[in-house]
Amino acid sequence: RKLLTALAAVAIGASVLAAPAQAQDKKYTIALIPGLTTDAFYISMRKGAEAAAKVVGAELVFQGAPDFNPVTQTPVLDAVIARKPDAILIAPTDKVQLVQPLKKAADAGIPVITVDTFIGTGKYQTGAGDADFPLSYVASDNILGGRIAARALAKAIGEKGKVYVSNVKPGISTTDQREEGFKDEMKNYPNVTVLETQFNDNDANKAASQMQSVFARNPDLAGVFGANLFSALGAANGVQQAGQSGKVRVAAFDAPASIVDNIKSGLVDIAIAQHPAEIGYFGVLSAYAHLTGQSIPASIGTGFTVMDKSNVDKPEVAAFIYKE
Ligand code: T6T
Repeated sequence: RKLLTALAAVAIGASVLAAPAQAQDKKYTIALIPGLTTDAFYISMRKGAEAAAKVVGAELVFQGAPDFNPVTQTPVLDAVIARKPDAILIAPTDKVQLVQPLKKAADAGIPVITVDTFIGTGKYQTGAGDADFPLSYVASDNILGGRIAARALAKAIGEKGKVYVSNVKPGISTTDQREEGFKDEMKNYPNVTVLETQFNDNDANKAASQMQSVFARNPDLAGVFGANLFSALGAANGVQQAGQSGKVRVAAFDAPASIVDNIKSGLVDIAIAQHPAEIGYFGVLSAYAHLTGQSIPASIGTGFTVMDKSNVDKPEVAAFIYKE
């Protein structure tokens, strides 16, 4: 009889213990809205987000626009809000233009976390301004990334000569900060001249033809910093088309397989690989933590892996090549 009583007590204990777990068994739906859908950076982010969703038993909805543009991203956001997900993770395509559309989500009671890019100043939950309402910002340190690019490019060109930044368009938090960090760091190299930035609208072909015009005007051009995947790809192609491979040096932000091929061929000197899967993973975990009553940090920083010819074949480095 004693044994039976003991077993019953254990069983009761177990069911008491199981009760809170059952209460948390609600299946949350977490939406991830990328900057654009067909970008290896966001495809890798999605994989990390899906991995985390699996761990916490949430459903991940991935819905985005075909180009990196607030005009096409806003209706996607509106459609996602109408589906009433439990949380929204988004890479806003403009610091200012996405504020009001995202406010609609917050006003509808949907927690917002921004991943990769931010709105406003990126300082959230401060009680200041009209764009501090997202709960958290999960991203690379883009100013630091720009500094790393400047140091690497300065080294590649022997710390002297003309360089320029190939960038997307003003108003994007990430690429603005990369340019800022790059230019600030280049102040440490008095013999390096930074020419006017060329904006390519996230179009690699445009970036390639801009590279050729900059080179035509500056035949002594020494280097170029491609501030995101498409800028870097275009700049590298432009260097190749101008027959300047290995002469005009290239520092690339982002690490799709094509840029890694360019590193191997000597067209690109370094690539600063972000950790997009980590951004997606911790974005989802943060959303889940918030939904289940935990407090979360207002900002989570993920790291970089700097790739060059000497290390890109090592498995621990190659692991950060973006997935397509
Ligand atoms: O560089 C990434 C991302 O960090 C940036 O915000 C936009 O461009 C990329 O998606 C690369 O194409």
